[in-house]
Parts: sequence; structure tokens; C-alpha cells
Amino acid sequence: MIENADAAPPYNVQAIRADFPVLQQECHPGVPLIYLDNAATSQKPLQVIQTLDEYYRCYNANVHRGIHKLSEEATVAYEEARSKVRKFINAASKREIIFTRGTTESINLVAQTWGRANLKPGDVVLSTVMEHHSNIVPWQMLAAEKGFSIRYVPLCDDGTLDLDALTRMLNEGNVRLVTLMHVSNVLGTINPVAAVAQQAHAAGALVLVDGAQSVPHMTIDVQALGADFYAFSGHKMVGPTGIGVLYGRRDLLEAMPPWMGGGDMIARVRLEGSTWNELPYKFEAGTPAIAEAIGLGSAVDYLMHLGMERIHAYERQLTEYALERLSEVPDLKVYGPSAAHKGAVASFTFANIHPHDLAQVLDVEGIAIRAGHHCAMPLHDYLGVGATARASFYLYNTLEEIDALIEALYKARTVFTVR
Ligand code: C6P
Repeated sequence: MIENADAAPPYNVQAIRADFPVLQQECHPGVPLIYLDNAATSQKPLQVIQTLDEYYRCYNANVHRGIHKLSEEATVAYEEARSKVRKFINAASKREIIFTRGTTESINLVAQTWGRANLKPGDVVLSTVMEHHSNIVPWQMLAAEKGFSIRYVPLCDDGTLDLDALTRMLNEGNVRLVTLMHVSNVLGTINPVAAVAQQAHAAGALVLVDGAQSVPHMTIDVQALGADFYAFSGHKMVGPTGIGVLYGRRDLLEAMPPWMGGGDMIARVRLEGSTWNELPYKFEAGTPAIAEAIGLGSAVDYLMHLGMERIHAYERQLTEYALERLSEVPDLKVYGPSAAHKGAVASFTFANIHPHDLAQVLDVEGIAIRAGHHCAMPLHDYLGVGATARASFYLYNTLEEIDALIEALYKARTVFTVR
């Protein structure tokens, strides 16, 4: 599926950067943009932008409805995008690919359909303290209604998951679902999903994986991982906003009731009651995000052309270099494991400078980072910090941009009185 890294031409980051119009601009007069907020959202290459443009210019129409040329063209492109996504994550069938608005909606879909139908008092949903709010709050909302409990696996000191605790908690019984992120958006921790899934299945639990920070950065094979559900967002993987994916094992999806009701998700509607369409349409009520899905297909083409293994290897170099350079900065603390166990994310605190103030000073230098709790408040509580500053990298970032970040951090020391 992925091209052989040995046979591929060298990774030409400057040629890649030329594909991204946003990166060509100055952030302020005379100050080039250095975009290090990729965990929040990625920039889009011309190829994806042109795909959206072409759809609206040439064949904008609703899908699965009209018997006319434009509608047929739009339907073919929309379904082709689904096939591309299937191949990208190695799902067994196209029917297992449900288009949603993003990771958040995908997780809510599982909670509101599988969760609502299956979870009852006495059951346990096992999660982790490092989760994004989108993998905590939907379960809390449902638990308040259904009376099951949620337990959270703690972390080791280096920010990796405490696998002994996970085993213990699984052995305590009644765990129906293990729901965890593949890669942390704060610590960068890469969780051993395949091993966790094996244990969870042995204990009779299903596994939901939040892949928001993994799918954009590494080869994903949902079957090899043993994921029952896998959720991700298009906008973090050079695709448009407003489109995401829920992968679900076919037998599970078949057995789940629909979530939203409306057009396209039905087989037959009578005033007395309705029956449901086949997969995946049962879960795609109403006019979908057609342009965005087709744009996501184009993003998949772009990533597959570069090769996910090469992207991952390149990002590892960036991360190693960033961690090494950040370790030279006095009074700066990076959270999370070493580069070998980490995605392309570095969250840190820096002396007594509030992360928001730091982000503002870096913005003057044209450097975009994120500051705050990154929608992971429980993790920040666990770490004992109110907020962190986060630099996150992607396939178009360079070592020179990391140098510029370090230089700007030294400058920030002179702006603030560091205690
Ligand atoms: N994290 C960040 O800056 P949506 O918003 O649905 O596309 O993705 C939600 C989400 C779920 N899981 C993880 C691990 C994530 O990182 C995110 C999005 C962004 O870290 C925005 S809060």
C-alpha cells in the first residue's frame, strides 16, 4: 500500500512547502510565517484546494439523489473518496467507513449508538487520563444517564501509559469498552494500541481509538491494530475542515442503531415507522459534507504520494532535533516521553512565563504555537500545570524553523523578567 521508502526519491521538504500557499506568506511585514500549530489543524496543499475549487466550479450537486449528470459525478467522487480512505487505513470494506464532521462527532456517534444500546449500571468504560475532552465528555454525558462507571488509566512518570495499571483495571472485570487516544495531542505519547487491543479483547471489551493525532502522521492499519472503532479528522491531515471518519467493524456497525434520523439514512419511511438504509448510509443522515469528503480523498492522495513511512521518519528527525534544542534552553521543561515514543509534539513550560504570554511574544516573531490546556484539562491537572505551550510539527516544517523557535524563546527571556 505504501511505497517503498528505499525506492522513493529523497524527501524534498522545500518542494513540499511549495505546495502550501499559506506557507509562502509573511505573518507580519518582513516576518515569514513559521507554522507550528499543526496538532490544532494542518495547512492545505494546492492539490486539495484545487479539488474543492473544481467540485464547486464543475460538478456541484447533491449525492445519492439526482438522476442527472452532475449528481452522478458528485456521487462517484464522494464514493471514490470513501474508497481512498478505506485503503489508507486498510479497512476490510468501504461499508466500514462512515463520514462524520470529525473525531469529536465520530466518538459521539459511538457513544450515542453502541454506548446507549449496550452500556448499563455495573459496566465500566476504561479510558486514560491523557484523553482529549472529546473522548471524555461524551462518555460522562452518557454515564450520567445510563449509570455505568468510567475509570481512567494513570500514566508513568515519563508520560507513557501505565500498562500494569491497565492490566489490573481490565482484570477487575466488567470493562465493556477501552477508549484511548493513539497519540497524545499534548505529551505526544504513542500508545501501544495493538497490545492494548489484544488485552482488552481477551477481557471481553471492545476498543475505540481516537486517531486524531496518529492518522495524519503514520501508517495506520485498523485491522492489524485490532481496533473495533477508529476515529479521525480530515483537517489535521492536510484535508478540509468539517469532514472526519468513523471506522467501525462491520458486524458492530450492522448491529448498532442509527443516531441521527433524516434523509439518506432510511430504507423506507411510513407514517407508522421507518426502516434503515444499509451501511454506511445508516449513519449519514442528511446532505453530507460532499466537497469536504472529496477534498479528504485528495488529501489522502497527497499523503500516500509522499508515503506515510517517509512522513513519519521525517517528522521523527524534526521531533528529535526539537527535543534536543529545547533541552538546551534553561528553565524549560518538556512534558512527555523521549522522541522514540513520541509523535511530532513538544509541550512545555518555560520559567515563570505564562504560556499565553509566550505565544503572544512568539507571534510577533511570526511563530504560531498553541498555549493553554489543549482540550486536555484533566491531563494538565494530572501534570500539576494550568497550561502548557505547544509546538507541533508536520510534513512541511524544517529544522531551520525549529532553530527560529529556539531563538525566539531566548528572546522571550529578555522580554519577561525570568525568576
Ligand atoms: N485537538 C488540538 O489543538 P476535532 O476537533 O473533532 O477535529 O478533533 C478533536 C480531537 C480529538 N482527539 C485528539 C487527540 C485531538 O487532538 C483533537 C483535536 C486539537 O490539540 C484541537 S482541541
